[in-house]
Amino acid sequence: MTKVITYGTFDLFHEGHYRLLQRAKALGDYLIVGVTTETYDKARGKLGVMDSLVTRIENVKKTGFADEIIIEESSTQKFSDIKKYNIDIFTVGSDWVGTFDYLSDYCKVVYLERTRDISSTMLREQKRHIQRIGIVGTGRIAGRFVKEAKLVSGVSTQGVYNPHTDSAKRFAEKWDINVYTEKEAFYKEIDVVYIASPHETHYEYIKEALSKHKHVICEKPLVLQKKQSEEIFAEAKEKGLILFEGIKTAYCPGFQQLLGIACSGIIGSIRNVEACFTKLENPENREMTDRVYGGSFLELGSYVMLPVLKLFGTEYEKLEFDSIEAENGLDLFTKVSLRYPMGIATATCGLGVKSEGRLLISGTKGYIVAEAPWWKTTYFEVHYEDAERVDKYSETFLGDGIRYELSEFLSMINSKEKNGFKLTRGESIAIAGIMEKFMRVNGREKHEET
Ligand code: C2G
Repeated sequence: MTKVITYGTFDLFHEGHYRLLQRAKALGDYLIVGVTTETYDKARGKLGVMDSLVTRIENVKKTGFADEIIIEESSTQKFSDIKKYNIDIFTVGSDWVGTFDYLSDYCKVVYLERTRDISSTMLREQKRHIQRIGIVGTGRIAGRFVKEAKLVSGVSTQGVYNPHTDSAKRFAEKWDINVYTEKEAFYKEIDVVYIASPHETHYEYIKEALSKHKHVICEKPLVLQKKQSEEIFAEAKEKGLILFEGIKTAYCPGFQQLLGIACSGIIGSIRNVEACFTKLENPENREMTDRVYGGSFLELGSYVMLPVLKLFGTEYEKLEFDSIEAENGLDLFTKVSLRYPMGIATATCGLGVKSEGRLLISGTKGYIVAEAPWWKTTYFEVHYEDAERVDKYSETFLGDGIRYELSEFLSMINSKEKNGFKLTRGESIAIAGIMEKFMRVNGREKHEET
């Protein structure tokens, strides 16, 4: 008798799960299915699982393919189950290719092709259905997004669109997703759009996606003009759609905790915010060579403006930029100084100058300090006049952090609240306005005209 084992969360049970179990069963005579516990999913960093363990087990049972159902409680269990149940074949979907090769010393490992299209009636029967994501753009960040999306329950990466067909094909092959060269087909098979194309193309893609009635999650900076930002948010609101700017720091639990502590009164009234983020970039890269849309501030400014806007708001009295420029005019290092009625702030970023990369929040009773990489907040300290008293805070930051923003995006789609508090429409609009001002003082518009 050939014994097969497979594992999964099987949340919001769909055709992908059904087909996987059907083919797993066909691999042998006896199929054991391991269903993950909530605790294990949490430990492996899977977010947003909605169905209870009981419901998920029930759904697997209903297929009739499982001869036995067990629960999976830890990452080491696969190995011991193979021994315990005398397993001949371990199988899982091709979205995990390579991950479980280490088990091949103990049994055969088979990766079954993942189901790329999840579209039929099975979804409509669910109260909350899987959001099929269509990706626009094929850069590094888009790849990281696909990886992270696997760890957010309730979404499925359907495919990618890129006008450069070759890049789109390569990307789709690498990530085991569909490739679309025709926009009509693309929009027909997706529910939400993730935009990770070059900055200057965001506005047109967002408008198009909204016109096709799709929710949009877009990489920062969302757009580079205040008017455009206001226009697209108004359009999304009117259509009841979510338009979401992916500044990952805004959604990560550590940064949320830091804001909570900063605003709790523990450091008194906040009077000064200093945020710095530098990342040395290869001079050949687009960020250092695109004379209109490259440079430090367009690349990193969203991160350093975020704590300032979160803590002091969008109504600044004065805003000034100072930059160190490369020969091609692009800013290698930019410092933004802001004055508010209640305090002052500086936001510093650099692609060509290295600095300490710290977030400092000073108040009338103490200060908070988070060292680099505070934009992936895992640790910060609160200091007081009494130098011996230091409060220390830690939080987890999973993977690349994109899963937090995706999970928030998803819960906004599923809830009635369409204006998220972690990054509000007003804050996104303010960032677009600041980007626009920067482009003006940095002479970018002139280049655009030439
Ligand atoms: N699957 C698939 N096609 C999809 C979605 C999922 O073939 N469109 C497969 C997965 O590859 C997995 C199974 O269905 O083999 C269950 O998927 P999930 O519920 O998403 O569970 P997963 O996180 O993949 O758990 O220990 C857990 C396992 O490692 C996998």
